Amino acid sequence: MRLRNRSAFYEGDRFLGHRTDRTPSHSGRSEDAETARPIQKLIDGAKTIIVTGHERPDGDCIGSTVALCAILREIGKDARVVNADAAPTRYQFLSTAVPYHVPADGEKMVSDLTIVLDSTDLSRLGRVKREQFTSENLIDMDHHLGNPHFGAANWVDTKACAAAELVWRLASICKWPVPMVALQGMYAGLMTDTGQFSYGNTRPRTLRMAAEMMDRGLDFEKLWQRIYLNKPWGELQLEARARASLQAHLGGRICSMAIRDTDFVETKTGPQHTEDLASIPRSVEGVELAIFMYGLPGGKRTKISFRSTQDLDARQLAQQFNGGGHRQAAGATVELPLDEARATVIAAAEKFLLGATKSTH
Ligand SMILES: [Mn+2]
Repeated sequence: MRLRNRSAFYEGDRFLGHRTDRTPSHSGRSEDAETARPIQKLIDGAKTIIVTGHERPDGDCIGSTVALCAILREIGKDARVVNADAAPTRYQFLSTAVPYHVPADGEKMVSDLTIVLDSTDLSRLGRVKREQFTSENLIDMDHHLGNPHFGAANWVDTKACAAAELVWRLASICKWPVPMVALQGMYAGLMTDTGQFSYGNTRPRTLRMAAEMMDRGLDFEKLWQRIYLNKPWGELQLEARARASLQAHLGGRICSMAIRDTDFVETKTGPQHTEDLASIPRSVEGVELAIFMYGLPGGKRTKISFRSTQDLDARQLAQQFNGGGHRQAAGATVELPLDEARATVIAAAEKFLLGATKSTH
């Protein structure tokens, strides 16, 4: 074994792990080993493993599940990814690299072990229910606030920028080989959940991981192009409609944007094409809280996402609508048509913002 660069061990081309001991900001190593142990034990004892994540998967969900699945297959496990929904087109170069299965309602999924990534709780799996998994044990690996540790083994780190980070740290601790598609998946998870390494959840450790992936030969520019420069025409038409719907509230401190379920139909798009849109209302000068919402198919329910600046806890607001998430990015689904939902949510947001402002003075 030799030291090839300052942050990792290799044996030949085989990545063996981080030299986390020499960098203070990366000091979680001994703690990681302890957290990883019961997870590794369950994985060691399983032959068939299902890796799953939340419905309407985003870049981190696809990236982390595909990466972990590819790594598990590399170490000889019969692993596959299961998700309530297909991967959005821009992530299909990842999902097609491993067995990726969208189960029918009620379909039994047979495995020795199930690993749930990037999901606050099991309701995030959408129409895929616990009873459908035949495995006795679940492993819970997540970075969302409020995760109740629902697994037989749990790795919940709300300081991790992405679920993909936890997969990387697990692979490092377990000294598992990381194939290229897993590197691509993990990098995609880091890049998308940190807003291309710009949100506050981007930490020195995040950039060290990304640097490590570049060291290993990851073509990060090609990956970025595949994910961000690969939009179908309909997605830009949808974006134009979304921008046309922008409204300011509370003297510009709140900005909202809304897409109708019929907008999806008319632009031949779907909710999977909205991942980048939530950042639009937040980009407006003076906005403290950005609200993006869209009508779900059928027009009776509305998906809401909140984006806040540093000092406002968007998750608290999302919880008023039985939602959850992070401080700066949270969401909920409400059982109201779009127009009613918009009025209700904006009224609550105005009240919330005024209350939050008062309490800090
Ligand atoms: Mn995530």
